Amino acid sequence: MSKLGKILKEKGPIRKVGVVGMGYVGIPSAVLFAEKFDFVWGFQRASQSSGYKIEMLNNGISPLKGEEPGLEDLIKKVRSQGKFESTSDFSKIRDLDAVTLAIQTPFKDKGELEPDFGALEEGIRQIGKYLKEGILVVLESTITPGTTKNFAADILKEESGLIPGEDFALAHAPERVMVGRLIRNIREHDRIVGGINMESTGRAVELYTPVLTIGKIIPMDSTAAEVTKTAENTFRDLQIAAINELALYCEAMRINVYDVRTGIDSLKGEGITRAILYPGAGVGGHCLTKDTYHLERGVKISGSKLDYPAESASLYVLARKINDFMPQHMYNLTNEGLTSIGKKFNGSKIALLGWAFINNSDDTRNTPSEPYLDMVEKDGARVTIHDPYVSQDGSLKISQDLEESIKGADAIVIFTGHKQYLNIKASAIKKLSGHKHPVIIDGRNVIDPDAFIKEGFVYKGIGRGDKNYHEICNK
Ligand code: SAJ
Repeated sequence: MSKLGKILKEKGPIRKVGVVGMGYVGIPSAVLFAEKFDFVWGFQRASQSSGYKIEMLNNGISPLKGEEPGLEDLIKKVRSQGKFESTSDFSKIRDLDAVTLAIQTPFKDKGELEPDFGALEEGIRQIGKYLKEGILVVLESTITPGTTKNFAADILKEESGLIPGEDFALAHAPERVMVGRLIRNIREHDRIVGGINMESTGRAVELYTPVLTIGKIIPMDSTAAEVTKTAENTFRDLQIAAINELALYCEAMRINVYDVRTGIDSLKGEGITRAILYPGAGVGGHCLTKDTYHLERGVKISGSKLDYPAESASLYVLARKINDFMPQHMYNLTNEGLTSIGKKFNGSKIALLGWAFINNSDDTRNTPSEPYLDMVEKDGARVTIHDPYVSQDGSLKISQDLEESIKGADAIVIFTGHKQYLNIKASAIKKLSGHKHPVIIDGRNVIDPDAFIKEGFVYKGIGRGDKNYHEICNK
């Protein structure tokens, strides 16, 4: 039996767990562990921006906004059972059997594929400082392939003097949560668990198995786990880029992309799949906008030669560029609409509907609405932003009053498919805008083009080549 095998055997089953990073991933992760193990510490830096979460959690309140079914009840439950506590005292790590880390890994410069590992490194150093023999360390953050067994292992060894894979276990178990379904996703999604060696993988399987309900454990090597996570998002981004490109083609060919989508989607049968998704005003969020670049960087720093068609850019990076073009396309559609009624951005008022990056959520990270806002404001447009779930983002004022936002608007531009926008009435919107021919740009296929065209609107919709060149009705 290996040295680590003996140490873990002596230590016995996992009882006390720590989670570093009380965010969208760490909080549900911690309370689900608390349900199954004896005690869980939820570690959170007492920083200006996030320190407040410690007190909220210890008062049984979720600091996360948006609808998260089951989360707050679970926080209250494990708090009342004395099985969970949040703290900024990282020294408590030394008494634990396992500690996981869920800290965001954004990119500071996508062009150079440079991730900002600052917060992640600080978290790993904190763990290393208090690391003891036999503890299992698991990185849940989305990271560049190779990070666990190189970057993280080196820091932990430097801080603790312990040998990864011999004195302590080290693994990667990527989170696969989506805002709005955090608890359900952790319990039900299959869990990829990748150790730097067999003993590490085995110990991590022990940690995650009790939390899963219908999900299964899928064990593998830590680098394979890092590639699985980044590639599963890269593939989704690629699928979205594929339908976005098809939407642009359909606009040029004056056909309705949704007819084509229905047609393609009808192809069924053994082994036949067409994962055809939905075109839209862009791709936001904290997953798809960066995981492609983690994967690209992983290959780049892997040190081995990549055999790839000469002079060809990565298909995956091209997909990112197509998705990041969509806010520019929304700008172009708005410009065409305004020009057709003799208006320019300069001096026009635009009602921008939807600031969250995803429907019926308050999550605004990397929202595609932002590059659009920058472009139209640079051209002199006055913009009111509306979002039913978001009241502000940094210094931006975001209204929850839809009527107020639309008053006097020359153009109404739908960026997010919030349910509140599904049944906006053409006659009411026109009255509010106060213009004979307001422009309406549908970035999420939420309105009926004919209803608005009949009311005298200038309609433009993503993928709606069958409607975008319509005659303006003089109603
Ligand atoms: N989007 C489209 N068209 C689509 C789907 C999405 O334009 O057909 C846009 C959305 O508007 C949004 C962005 O892409 O701006 C991302 O949407 P998303 O549904 O992928 O949501 P995310 O970013 O929260 O992705 C998460 C990921 N989950 C994890 O990382 C654990 C992703 O892997 C999941 O596939 C996705 O949720 C999901 O399917 O729920």
